[in-house]
Amino acid sequence: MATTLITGGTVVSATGRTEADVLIDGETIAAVLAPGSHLLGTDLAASVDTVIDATGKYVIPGGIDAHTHMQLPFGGTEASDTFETGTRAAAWGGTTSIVDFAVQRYGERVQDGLAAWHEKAAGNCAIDYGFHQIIGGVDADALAAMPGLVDEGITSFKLFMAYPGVFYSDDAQVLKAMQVSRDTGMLTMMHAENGPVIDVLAAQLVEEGKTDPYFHGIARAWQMEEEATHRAIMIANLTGAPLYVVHVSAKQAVEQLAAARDRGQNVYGETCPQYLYLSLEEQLGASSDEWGAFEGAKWVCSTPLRSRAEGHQDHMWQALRTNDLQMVSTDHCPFCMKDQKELGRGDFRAIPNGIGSIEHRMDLMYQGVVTGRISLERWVELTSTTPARMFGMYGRKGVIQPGADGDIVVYDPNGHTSIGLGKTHHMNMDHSAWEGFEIDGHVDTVLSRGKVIVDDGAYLGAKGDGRFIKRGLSQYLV
Ligand code: DUC
Ligand code: ZN
Ligand code: ZN
Repeated sequence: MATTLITGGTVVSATGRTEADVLIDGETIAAVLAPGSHLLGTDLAASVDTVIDATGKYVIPGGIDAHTHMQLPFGGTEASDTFETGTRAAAWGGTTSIVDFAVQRYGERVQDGLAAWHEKAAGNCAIDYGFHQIIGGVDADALAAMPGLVDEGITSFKLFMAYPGVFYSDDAQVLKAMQVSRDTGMLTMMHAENGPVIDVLAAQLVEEGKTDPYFHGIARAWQMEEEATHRAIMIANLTGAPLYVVHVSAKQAVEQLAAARDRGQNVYGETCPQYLYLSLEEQLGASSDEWGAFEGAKWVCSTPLRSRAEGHQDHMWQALRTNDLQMVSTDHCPFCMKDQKELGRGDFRAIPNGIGSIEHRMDLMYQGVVTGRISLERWVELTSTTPARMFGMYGRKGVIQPGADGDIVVYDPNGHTSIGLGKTHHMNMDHSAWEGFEIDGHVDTVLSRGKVIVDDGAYLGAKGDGRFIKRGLSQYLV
């Protein structure tokens, strides 16, 4: 089995940083050693197959993006990244594991939804992958099938309080699913927006002729995110289910989570790079020769971008620092402008919801270190260690220690990454929501289970390198 030594770097974990060499034997980390160590009299650097010089660089556990939607059927089309293209783009950006969402809809068997996702992913992924299960139709069969998912390594499920007629669960369905969560230890993941109210507001806006993409965010008012977050928290409180609220974008929703945590409730929240950096005002101001005001469709996602004047973005950064929010995932759900987003020209309700960010999450969050918003250790915690712990992968993933998978990123703090105009990324999209972003840092080398898959601007991996991660229960259960 091939051996690799990463020398001279600063190994960063969620709890500290140290100058150390990392020895990888085959797919697994064998040792973390004092720099230049000899092991049993052997000069390691002279005896391993490969030496990676990380002098002046950070050596971090590979990123884990716990919220992605490859090939998701949505809004009359399908998310444009396949498991092949999306996981390759992830690798380019220093992410070595994803947790995607298998889908079950009304009238479908949960087991069939899961099997369909295995089929899409198997043999196609560049990096390791696990699944959460979307329960889009909570009925007696679905409730009966859910506990069996745990044995399959699917230890979390997502419900939607939004999208009536598509994925929506009413409060009674939420209650029943959360009772399963309580009984099994499966983590309930919640899309917390009041869909029925939002749909009425959206219809009224369209009737008034307010059809541009910007009005997507007006219809999806923060009050309806706060209200749904509160409702989810209270039903979780009643049932005793552990709750994880996905893609939090409103500061008032964070306040609901913080208040519940202060009361001792087992609730968690995730935000995404778009809610830290982008705003409703910028979406309103967006215009191009090609698309006019429809340019704003690039940033249509749910939950929506929020007003910068109202201070949501600053509040998200603060909440990440103070642990009112615990994780950053992308909600990677890319759609091209051509043929996909443009389905909603003239009616924002028909724009497929989603932004593609999987390639940029590690860089964008490192930018928070550069600007002093979060510490270096918190960067690793938010993007790798907590996702591993939250979703039952810790030990193998999320940490550089003997016995862990050799999922490692060598990150150059003195490098630079331009997300330029045109296609400077590897996601299967005809645009980027991040065009023009300049990053003070660079993903130099990426190893997935000991194999170098990205190095110095070259992709060295292969389709099918990635394996299914059979996850355990969350470490955050009490
Ligand atoms: N939000 C999105 O932006 N896209 C897919 C589903 C979702 O909840
Ligand atoms: Zn969602
Ligand atoms: Zn999502």
